[in-house]
Amino acid sequence: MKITNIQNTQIAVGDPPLLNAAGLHAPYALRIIVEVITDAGIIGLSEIPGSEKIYNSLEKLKTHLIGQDVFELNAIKKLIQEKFGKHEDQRGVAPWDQRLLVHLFSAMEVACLDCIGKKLNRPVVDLLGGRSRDKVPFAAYLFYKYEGAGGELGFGMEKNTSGWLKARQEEAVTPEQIVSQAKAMCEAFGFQSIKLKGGAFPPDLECDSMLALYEAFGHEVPLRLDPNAIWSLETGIKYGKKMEGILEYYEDPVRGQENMALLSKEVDIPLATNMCTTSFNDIPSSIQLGSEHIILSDHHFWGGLRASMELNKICQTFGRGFSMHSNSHLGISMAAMVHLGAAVPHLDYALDTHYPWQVDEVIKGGKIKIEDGLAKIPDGPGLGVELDREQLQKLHENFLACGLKERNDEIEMKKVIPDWQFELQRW
Ligand code: GKR
Ligand code: MG
Repeated sequence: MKITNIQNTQIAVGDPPLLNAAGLHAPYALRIIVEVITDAGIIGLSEIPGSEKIYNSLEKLKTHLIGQDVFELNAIKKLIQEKFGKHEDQRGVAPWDQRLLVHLFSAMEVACLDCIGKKLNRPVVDLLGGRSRDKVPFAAYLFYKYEGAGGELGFGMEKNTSGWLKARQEEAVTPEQIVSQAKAMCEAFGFQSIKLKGGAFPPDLECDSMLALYEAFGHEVPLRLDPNAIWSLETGIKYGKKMEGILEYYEDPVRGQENMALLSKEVDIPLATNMCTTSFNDIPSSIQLGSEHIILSDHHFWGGLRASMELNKICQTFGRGFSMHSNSHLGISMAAMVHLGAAVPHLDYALDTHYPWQVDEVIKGGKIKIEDGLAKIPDGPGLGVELDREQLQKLHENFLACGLKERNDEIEMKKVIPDWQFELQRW
């Protein structure tokens, strides 16, 4: 089944003003929807984080990939490596990954697997070795937020709503507000685990929020805090000690494998990462140092679904837990995450997802449901989702109108606090 064309569409998806160590979410999160068109009349889909750099590279890649067989994933990967392997490929210091190659691998691999699944009339999970579970657990992902430059709270929603819709429109700064955000989100989606995005406010406040969540939810709902590596080792140890016994895991409290390994010797909480061990090249030093207990994969950043399956095996071999990281995303990424989450044999932790924060959707039939904290593998061959072309057009127009070219949370934050600057270590 040969590729005859590739259609890359840049879209801008409404996003509330969520805070993190790098600043503030802009009113729109950028994504790219990739359609791989084949001579069998089958179209495969994928979704990846958007930026001008990634979009331009995808466009350049087109001519090289036309004529390739979607079953020849190794050849496609080699070709991408040859064409873009010399590109300076750094993860960067932001909470999210900025490497080009992994995004390209992931974009093409997921869309090709979607084509293959549609051709064979099998879901993508079957192409990954079949299901290890039918439903995939996700965690509530809480954020601090306030009305600011990142657009209206509850962007794109009707006012005067209740429940989770209302919580999305409210400020969340104090521990009490974080607890009510958690309650609304858990009630709406039945999440059984809770993660708070930290690194936004002084550690005292964030630690108090975790204590308040523990008080409200007790031990049955595992809790996680993720300051995105903005705390010093001393701070990470000090607050880690206060949260011993209440956290399921402590995600990237400090920057780099060495600091994570040092912290791990002092604090009795499992450590998780999507910042210090982020590629296969990082695995040997991770194992040598013992920098984390749990690796958070992300098929957009590890180079696809099959690469994430390989990582899963490595985690199992070396006694590491495995779960998944997320960024603001829509239903095509969600479907891919669910297929992967259903396939991985080794999974002890609910996956992250920003999905409840996004109101927009690009697949037919509305958003993939999360019930009792679980998402079912979408029905149908391939990823099991279909593109809603009207929505795609609308979100593309958002992109053209909004003027954003890449994610930059610092710029958004400066609109609220002009002298605010990203710092590698703030507290
Ligand atoms: O969306 O603000 C955010 C998060 O901070 C995201 O960018 C991170 O990549 O969710 C992520 C994480 O777990 O570090
Ligand atoms: Mg993280």
